[in-house]
Amino acid sequence: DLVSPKRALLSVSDKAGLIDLGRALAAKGVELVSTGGTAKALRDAGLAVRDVAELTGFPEMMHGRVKTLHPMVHGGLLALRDDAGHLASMDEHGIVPIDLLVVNLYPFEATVARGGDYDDCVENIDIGGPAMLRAAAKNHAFVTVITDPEDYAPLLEQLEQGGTTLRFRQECAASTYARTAAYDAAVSAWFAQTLETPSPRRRAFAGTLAQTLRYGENPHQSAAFYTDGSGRQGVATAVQHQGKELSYNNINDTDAAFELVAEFDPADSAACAIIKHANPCGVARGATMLEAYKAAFDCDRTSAFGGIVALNRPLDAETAQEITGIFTEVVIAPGASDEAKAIFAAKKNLRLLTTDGLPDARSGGLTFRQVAGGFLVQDKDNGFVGLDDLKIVTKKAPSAAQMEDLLLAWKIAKHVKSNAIVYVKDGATVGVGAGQMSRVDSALIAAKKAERMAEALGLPQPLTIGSAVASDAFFPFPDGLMEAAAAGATCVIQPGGSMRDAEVIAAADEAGLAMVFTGMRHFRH
Ligand code: 93A
Repeated sequence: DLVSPKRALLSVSDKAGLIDLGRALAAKGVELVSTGGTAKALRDAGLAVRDVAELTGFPEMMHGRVKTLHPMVHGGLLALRDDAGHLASMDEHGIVPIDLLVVNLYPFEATVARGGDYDDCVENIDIGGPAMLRAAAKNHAFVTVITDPEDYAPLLEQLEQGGTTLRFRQECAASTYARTAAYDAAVSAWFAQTLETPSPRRRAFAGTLAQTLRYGENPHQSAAFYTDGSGRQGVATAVQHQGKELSYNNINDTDAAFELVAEFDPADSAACAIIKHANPCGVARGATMLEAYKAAFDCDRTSAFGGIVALNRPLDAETAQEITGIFTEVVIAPGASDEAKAIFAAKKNLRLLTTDGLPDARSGGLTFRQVAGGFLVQDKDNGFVGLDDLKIVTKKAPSAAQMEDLLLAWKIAKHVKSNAIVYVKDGATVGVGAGQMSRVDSALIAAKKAERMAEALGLPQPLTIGSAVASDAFFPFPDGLMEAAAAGATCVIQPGGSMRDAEVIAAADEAGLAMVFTGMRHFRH
């Protein structure tokens, strides 16, 4: 079942590796047929090439929109070489077989990522390329199809062995359909975002393999990282400066950390988040990044060990120095100074990732979750409440300083697994209760951790005394609220909307708390 190609059609946007491939094929006596730009590149390198226009008898037209969409091309790709009828059709119409197809597509995803305008993006939707790729992949019994320059070397190895094996052609076909599916998914995602009301019904989702991971959440699970072509700033676009490869859990946690700090406008203040198991164990704002990091670290020094640190401003030297004080897995920031990089260089196991900017916390998009037999798709939680959205429901109103802490606690609660209870004081978390099945337990655990931290830091009392507390969903009963009050919280932010709101408000009044309702819930599971 070895196929040794006689004729290859090359049509590539990414010209990397093209000349070497063309040379190697020509040396094996393969006839090269190409579209405009690809043919020119090959010719410029001194290779003999036939224009696809010569094959089709039609010039490339409409600014290249129609160049390979022709039976001479598609017949040559799709004809079954062992079917008398197909062979007769080829004969009748002068169709010649094409047994090797090398195509990579117009850079649609890159055009979106660099902020190309509407017309630019539309023009970069490749039509002829995917059509050829899908045709050749269908006819993998006879045709070899290559779409990734990374596969040029394996192809040449196969040809060295006398031709491509069926297994190789099947693998190439599988990669090809993954590529065309991801390509169309990127187009539909772009449309969904471009239209004013993005709807999960109007888009497909698929990704492009970016990295094969050593393993998944656990060592017995294999795993990979796919990018969605959106170009959204974050772990997918980050440059890694040092340290070993990111693991599945690292990527997950780094994403959680960076999305959290992206909630804080770097023009207002420095902000730092430390993440463990996808939950923050410390988040703080500060006049400087060092101040923010130290305050975040002091929330829960125990959990911060081996954590992931995200910053909303570039990493500076003094913060870098402070971070090296304990073992940290990953640091991600929108940039890093040379001095900071030099300090990290001594820490071989620490990974430093930098991006060109923060992800837009208010942008739309979808999130996915796999369930047995399907996917759950929803809008990303980009909900936001400001001062004007808050309703004071208690006799006591929060002071301006308390309001700031309440809004900070609320922002953070959105990034904590439900049930989420977050205590904040003076711009920093002082207790985080995450992922409990009961809200009371989340309140209790956060307070308990604050007590332990106070002991460790030698403080006279836990930092929850006099704190602001946020709850990601309403208190169904007064009990959770009372636990927070017992921990020393003096003001509360929560969605409201419980059947027993009146009871909960009365309890807050009795305890002398100030409470505000957001009217918005931030479940995160
Ligand atoms: O505009 S297209 O959708 N129409 C076509 O008929 C067609 N055929 C190949 N784009 C088409 N292509 C694409 O052109 C290929 O997928 C490849 O990305 C690109 C190569 O063009 P050139 O050889 O002119 O650089």
